[in-house]
Amino acid sequence: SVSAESLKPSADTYDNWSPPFHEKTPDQISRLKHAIEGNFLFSHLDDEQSNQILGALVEKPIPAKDIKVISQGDAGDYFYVVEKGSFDVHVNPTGTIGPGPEGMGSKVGTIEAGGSFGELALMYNAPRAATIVSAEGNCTLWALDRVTFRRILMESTFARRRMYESFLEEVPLLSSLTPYERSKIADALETQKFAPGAVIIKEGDPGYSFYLLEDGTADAYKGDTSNKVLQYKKGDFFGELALLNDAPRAASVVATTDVKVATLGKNAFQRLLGPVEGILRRTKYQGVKAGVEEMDPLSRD
Ligand code: 1OR
Repeated sequence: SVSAESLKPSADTYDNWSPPFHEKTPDQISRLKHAIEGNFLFSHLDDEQSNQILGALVEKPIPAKDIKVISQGDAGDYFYVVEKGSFDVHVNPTGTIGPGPEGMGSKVGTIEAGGSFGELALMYNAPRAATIVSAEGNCTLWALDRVTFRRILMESTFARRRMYESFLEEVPLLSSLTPYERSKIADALETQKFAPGAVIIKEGDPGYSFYLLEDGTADAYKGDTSNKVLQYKKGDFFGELALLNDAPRAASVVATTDVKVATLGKNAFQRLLGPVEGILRRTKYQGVKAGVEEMDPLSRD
């Protein structure tokens, strides 16, 4: 189980630790930079942290298909970023790794180039939650040791995941997702703040983001501010229609208090909210203009 204690980096902040530095060729550096470019886990590091991570990563070629990189149940040693190729995720519900391919359990997903895996055991001091096997030949991984992962990535990037996980657990839209799926959303969220009266979304604009209301309240209007169509409270979502339908914003959303929203960009929305697309599409807006009582988008079907 996950205790608050196990989330703390083990050594204090004021010791003499410095991350390992593995010399790299210019070619390796440019491939590595490309591999982590689109990965949210690396987007919140400052320059010093980025350089430390780039220095600490070690290239790990995976020459053939079906090579087991992580075995479910093992202790965690490295976190991996995929530069080239793809890797299958297998989960054996009993957690016992038997002989032969059945022992790996069923395939639950695939991690492509630009993705990463192996963070859970390092974050939570837990056994590996899944088995990871190369899905093709000639793959390239970059490995980050446990201590550097905890000292740098957990201090920055994964602090955000922890902060958002408890909020996302309370969001009704996301309740059918697995904790792992919610953690991927947490990694991709960006916080934005708005003062009372500020326009968060303007009707007619193109849509680039999806919003979860993290704090405060907001109103949706169609036409002008006298035509209030919905009220939002903590845990509600908005901004999904333009992204689902590739259409202009269908309403304006205005903060009615100090507001904090967590936003997902369009790509992350499509990639991470696929499992709840049905719920998003079933959210009906017809006929709500009249009745302010019925305004929780999640309670309608
Ligand atoms: P780890 O350190 O536990 C295995 O080592 C890694 O597989 C794990 O970190 C994750 O990075 C990665 N459930 C658990 N771990 C997963 C999953 C997963 N997918 C990838 N990993 N699920 C698959 C969701 C599509 C949930 C299965 C019930």
